[in-house]
Amino acid sequence: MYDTIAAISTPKGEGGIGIVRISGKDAFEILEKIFKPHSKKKISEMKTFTINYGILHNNDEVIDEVLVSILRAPSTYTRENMVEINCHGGYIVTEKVLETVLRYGARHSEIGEFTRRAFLNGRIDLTQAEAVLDIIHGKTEKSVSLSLNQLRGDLKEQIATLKKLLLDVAAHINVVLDYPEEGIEDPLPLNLVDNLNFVMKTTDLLIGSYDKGKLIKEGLKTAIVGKPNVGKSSLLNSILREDRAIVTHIPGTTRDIIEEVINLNGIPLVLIDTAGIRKTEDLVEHMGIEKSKKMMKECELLLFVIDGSKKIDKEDIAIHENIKDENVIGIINKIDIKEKIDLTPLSKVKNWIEISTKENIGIEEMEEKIYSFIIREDIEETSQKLIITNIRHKTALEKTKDAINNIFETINTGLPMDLIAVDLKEALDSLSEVTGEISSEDLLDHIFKNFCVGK
Ligand SMILES: Nc1nc2c(ncn2[C@@H]2O[C@H](COP(=O)(O)OP(=O)(O)OP(=O)(O)O)[C@@H](O)[C@H]2O)c(=O)[nH]1
Ligand SMILES: [Mg+2]
Repeated sequence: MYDTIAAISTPKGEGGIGIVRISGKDAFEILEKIFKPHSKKKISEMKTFTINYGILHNNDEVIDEVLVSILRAPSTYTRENMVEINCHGGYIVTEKVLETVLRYGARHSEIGEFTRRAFLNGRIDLTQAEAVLDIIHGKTEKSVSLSLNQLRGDLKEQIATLKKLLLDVAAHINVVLDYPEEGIEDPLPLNLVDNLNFVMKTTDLLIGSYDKGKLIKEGLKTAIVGKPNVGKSSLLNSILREDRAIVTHIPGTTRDIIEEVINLNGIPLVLIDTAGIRKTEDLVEHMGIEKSKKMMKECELLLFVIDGSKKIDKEDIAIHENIKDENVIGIINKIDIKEKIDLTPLSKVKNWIEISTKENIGIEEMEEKIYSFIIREDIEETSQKLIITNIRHKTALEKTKDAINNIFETINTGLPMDLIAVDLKEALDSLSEVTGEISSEDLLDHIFKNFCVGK
């Protein structure tokens, strides 16, 4: 049993309604003291999952006219008794409602404490708690739909299946180790080897799904680079379909980094417009160029823009030399005043797209090409299967995989059986880390600090 916590669960600001949430053993006692229901019922007479109209007060002072939801343990978000007070939205009223609740004995909750209780009280596992956070922070429908699968318990169930298979193996090993006199020859019968193979294959698939999961969840940091005046800012504006960045005919217009997120068929693309790179004496422009170069290193995708109305020059070639890896798409802009240009000096770039931001030619085709470039395979097809999106899960599953690998090695080289027992425990423990059956306070603090108050 934990103490009673309360917080405002709706965003700060003016709105139609604000919600103050209470959870814990004294939730109803506190409510009894500050709520006068229109029905004149006692709180204890109110049924669970009912909404009750009345006045919230502090002795003689009326705080607000409210609707109160009564949620009785254990079928609640935290598995504790809970109360949700729907009051008028707005800074003052919601704050006053909360203040009153705190005055009568609740403690202000910490960030993410409601969800933390849901976890500690065993209603959800850690993967589901993390899914709640991902849903709140979700940038696209696709990423939210992955998180919803996780919240539903898909990953939790998968891990439970794997653990069950490993426990069968462990049971057998224990018998062999405990009763050597039985003289069990075969260290592992075939069906148990199958168990190990299945765990191996599944962890491998899950680990392999992470890159895709991360892409859907976090998107791709994409820098638009090129020499001055080629149309980088115009390109950003075209994709955003608004005049976000300043565009002029003067080379060196963009001085600072401009960052915007767009939704490219469900992938959040973090687009970064940069200062055109060239040699300059201008201090401010120089600083902008340094940032551009840094972005070229940091970003996961580069859109390298050149001016299609002019021949390639030393400045284009200098930028081209700084391109490190494969993740670059070449954009030939200004094809409305097209010149025949020879792309041979820019041989690192394998994919070229022709556009005109001025005449709005090729923009949608460009977006499609960027999408297929970053997806590389059909994401629609795989989105049905289980995809992990969390580095913590990936790291733990890698430990599982290593442990299973060790077991196979022990079997193949005829090493003593007790080694298998050690690795089996490691495999089981790392699976328990994913779901949070094994977790430290530090880890929980780390996960829940990213939540909002009142969630
Ligand atoms: N003809 C033509 N002109 C364009 C096109 N796209 C951009 N421009 C012009 O090119 C000039 C430079 O455009 P910007 O978008 O400011 O170029 P930039 O690469 O951001 O330049 P810096 O910020 O200085 O590095 C402006 O005068 C634009 O109107 C195009 O497709 N066709
Ligand atoms: Mg610019």
